[in-house]
Amino acid sequence: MDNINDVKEKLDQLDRDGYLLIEGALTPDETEHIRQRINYARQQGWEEGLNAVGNMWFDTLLDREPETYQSLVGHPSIRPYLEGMMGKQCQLRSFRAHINPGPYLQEWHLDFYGYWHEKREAEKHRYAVSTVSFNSTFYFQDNVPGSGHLKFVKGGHLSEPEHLYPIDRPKFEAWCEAQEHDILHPNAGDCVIFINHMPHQGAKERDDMERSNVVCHYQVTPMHDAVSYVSRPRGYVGTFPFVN
Ligand SMILES: O=C(O)CCC(=O)C(=O)O
Repeated sequence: MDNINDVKEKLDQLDRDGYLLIEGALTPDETEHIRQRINYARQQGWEEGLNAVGNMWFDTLLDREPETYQSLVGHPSIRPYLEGMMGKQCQLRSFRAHINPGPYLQEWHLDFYGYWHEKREAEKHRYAVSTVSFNSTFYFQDNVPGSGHLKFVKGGHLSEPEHLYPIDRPKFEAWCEAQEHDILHPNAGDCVIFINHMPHQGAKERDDMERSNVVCHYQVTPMHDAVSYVSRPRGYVGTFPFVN
């Protein structure tokens, strides 16, 4: 595992680059166990679907097998960074596993497509705050050069990409393709933490590579469970009166 006494330097690096590669975030035993459970999920047919770019996704694994997957949520190897970034306002938004069974070239995308829009909206209202969201993506195979990678638009978290609102997908993809890139080759057990409004694209470079990952999305939610308050919150779902 990386030295986690360097949280401040790592977060400075995240601010600058938009991502952090945490090598050896999982032990070999954890990695192998979860790799096998993801494959088991596929054998059981638990996937939600397989999309056109070769990504099969699973949204129910945390609920089906918490004994396997819960440990990835705020995993000790990345917790200091998550806490350093968000403190108690860190909220798990979603938990999704992926398998890439065949050829795989992901579309260029942001996970938080609305980031720049929400930021502008918040600026129109005196007390509104805009939020930010992060991925922690755990890899279960070696994505060495020649096998697979994760590519970012270099500095893509710092300024608004073109052709986003409304999205013009061919132009947006061409714009992403034309930018400078940072390319990561995460190995089995590594975790990539990144600011998820950064345009990114995962890929296999070798179609027959086994490839899977688990993505935890975290978002900054200013009101958390432990704030001191005179009344109790009524819950979360359905409690946003101005959401259509
Ligand atoms: O397949 C990959 O490496 C990309 C994963 C991804 O899109 C994500 O972590 O949000």
